[in-house]
Amino acid sequence: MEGILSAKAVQEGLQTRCFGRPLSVHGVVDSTNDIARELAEHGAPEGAAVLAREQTGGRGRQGRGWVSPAGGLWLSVVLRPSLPADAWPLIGFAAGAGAAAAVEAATGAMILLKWPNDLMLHGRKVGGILVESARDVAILGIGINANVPLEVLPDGLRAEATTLLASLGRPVELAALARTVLYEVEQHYDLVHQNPDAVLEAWRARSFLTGRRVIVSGAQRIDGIAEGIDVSGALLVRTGSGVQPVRAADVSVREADPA
Ligand code: BT5
Repeated sequence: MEGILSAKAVQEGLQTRCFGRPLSVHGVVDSTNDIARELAEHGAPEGAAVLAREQTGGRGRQGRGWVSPAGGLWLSVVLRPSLPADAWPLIGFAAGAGAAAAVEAATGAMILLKWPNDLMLHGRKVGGILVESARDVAILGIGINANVPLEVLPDGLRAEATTLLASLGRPVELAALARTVLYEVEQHYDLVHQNPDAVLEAWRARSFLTGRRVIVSGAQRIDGIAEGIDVSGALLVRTGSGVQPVRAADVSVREADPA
């Protein structure tokens, strides 16, 4: 039963305010974020969600791809945030913290968050978050390598990525995982409106990089010790010349250093 996903199975016992209502479940799609955006353009309410069995054009951030074979949890949710502009970046952090809490609750696997929002299991990426916004709508995309055999991932990814199936040695019940993700992510998203500090605290408690020596590559190369995130969600890196906030960049851990 673990591989079977239906809206009915996910919605049974769903305790959310609005996440997953309505919920549409698809077979093979380009990207669930595209479907959710179309729904939003046609007036779908906050919380409307889309799940797909497989994506052929799954996206990451900044034009990167997201490998999305059958067995994964590929989910998008329509959001209509009533937030000041400077609070919108917190949506991604809330989603990361919520998705991590959900995977942990559903499987017992301990999930950390690598800035900005990679879900990490045993030091490898097991999921990711993509928030795409336009005017007053945000489309929240969540991808989790649930029942994906490791061999299905391309060679280039296998060293850095993992899947719940590979790590736990057994499949997870996808509908239950989807239900828990919808619940936990909604809880954390609601906190962005009510208590943004609590979102940052929940995220910091799972920070994968804090205390590690990192290399930041972007407009500028920075080598230093990660210190966590500030109120805007920027990664703070301590270097010889002080603490630098990092906003958009790729960060890697310096392998030679003890964690
Ligand atoms: C992300 O981007 O991690 C966001 C992923 C969001 C995927 C969801 S699935 C539902 C919704 N619909 C979509 O089309 N997308 C969302 P980013 O931080 O940019 O990471 C992308 C990088 O992760 C790639 O360049 C690869 O290195 C790596 N990657 C790709 N597929 C992966 C996978 N299945 N597991 C682990 N790593 C992967």
